[in-house]
Amino acid sequence: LQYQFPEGFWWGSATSATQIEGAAHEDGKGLNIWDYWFEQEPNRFFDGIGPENTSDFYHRYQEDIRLMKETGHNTFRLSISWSRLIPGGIENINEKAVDFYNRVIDELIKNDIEPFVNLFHFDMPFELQQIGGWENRKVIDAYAHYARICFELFGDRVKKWFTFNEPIVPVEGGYLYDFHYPNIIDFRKAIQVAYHTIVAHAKAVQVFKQASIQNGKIGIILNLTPSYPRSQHPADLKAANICDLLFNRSFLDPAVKGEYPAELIELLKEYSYLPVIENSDATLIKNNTIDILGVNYYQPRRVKAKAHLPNPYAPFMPENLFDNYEMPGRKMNRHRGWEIYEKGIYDIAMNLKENYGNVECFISENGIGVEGEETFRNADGMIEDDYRITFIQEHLKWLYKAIQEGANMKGYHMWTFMDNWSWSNAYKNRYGFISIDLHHHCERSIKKSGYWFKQVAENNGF
Ligand code: BGP
Repeated sequence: LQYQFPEGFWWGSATSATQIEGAAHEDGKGLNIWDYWFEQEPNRFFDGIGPENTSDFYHRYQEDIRLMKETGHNTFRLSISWSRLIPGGIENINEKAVDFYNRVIDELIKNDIEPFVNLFHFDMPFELQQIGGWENRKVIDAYAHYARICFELFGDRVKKWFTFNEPIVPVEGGYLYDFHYPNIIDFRKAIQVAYHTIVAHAKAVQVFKQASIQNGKIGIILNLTPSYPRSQHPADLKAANICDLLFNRSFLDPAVKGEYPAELIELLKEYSYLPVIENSDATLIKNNTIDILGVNYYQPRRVKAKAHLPNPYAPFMPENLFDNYEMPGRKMNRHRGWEIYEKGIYDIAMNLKENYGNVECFISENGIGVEGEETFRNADGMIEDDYRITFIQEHLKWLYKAIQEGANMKGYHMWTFMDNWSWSNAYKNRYGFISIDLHHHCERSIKKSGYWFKQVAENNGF
């Protein structure tokens, strides 16, 4: 083998509750913001397909876990749906949800697949959004309570916990760029929401430590986007640094180092956008850093200095401080419009090694969404997704190099296990190792990449 990974490497994939479970109105589940938004504006969603059915993991988890086994998984990330477990968000536990997650966790363990459990993947209970969601500190307390319940219910068997998936995405989607509920544009609220999310994260870590779960680890999952400047010109370097502060270090530094970068505070001060804080927050954040970091990597950012002054009458946006740079010749996934730059994974890993105490981490998402995969189905009914194999392989090569150079990377999780419902494009772009035939009762079949991944996992390399 040319690329032999360290012993015990985690091979698996990631999912989220809203995107795979379906059964959105079954067995006492409460509404989350996606259920509500879809009810209100079904046409806003791609092809009018909403989160109510999705891939039906709720009913078919046993079959799916068998397929995980067949594709070599030794680990698997799922999320708990807060509004399924605690329908109103604050009290009254739904026993049917407890039963469901118990069955899933037990089935995974029975199949030697370690469950990694995430508490929040974009799915705010609707009742809590009605009081402002993360804008409101009451929601932080409700979240800490929800976290405590999860640790108590499942902590005897689940040993890897994550507080949030990509906490910056609801900030961007809900408060800046109009792709998550409550879809408003308000930089001040965006900053407050981002800040409250970190306070909520730190509270959950604190609760976790009090729960003293044997051999348990807790972390956060961040989508890190290395920010590359157009040139080495000081103005371009400054633009890239601002992006890094706003989109990476705003979550990475408090989570790993227990404090915000001084430069970020200065920047927000300069524009009068500091959030409202409480005195005890700094100590809470300081004392509750993570054990483990999940890194979602899809694409880098490329930036350049601003060419024109921003319109002073338009709402303040991050783009007031830099311009995006469409580098000529960059490789794009044309289906999703995201750049593919494999070396980014190496740059992230080395940055974590050098500047973040080589915190224990793993790639918690990386993948390629492709439209029209059905056309790649061969005569035997298998989708021949060689492009996905190449995509994963090229990223793994850079991950391997980083590990060789001392990066503390423990695993690789693909996005995603089976084709799922996407927040932005429903079932248009497919990401899974397993295909879902929406027209034939969501029939599952393993793609070529799934068989390939099994080999890689079994050989612990390729
Ligand atoms: C990540 C999210 C996932 C998933 C993925 C693919 O940001 O954590 O939930 O959706 O992106 O993105 P999309 O479905 O928008 O193509």
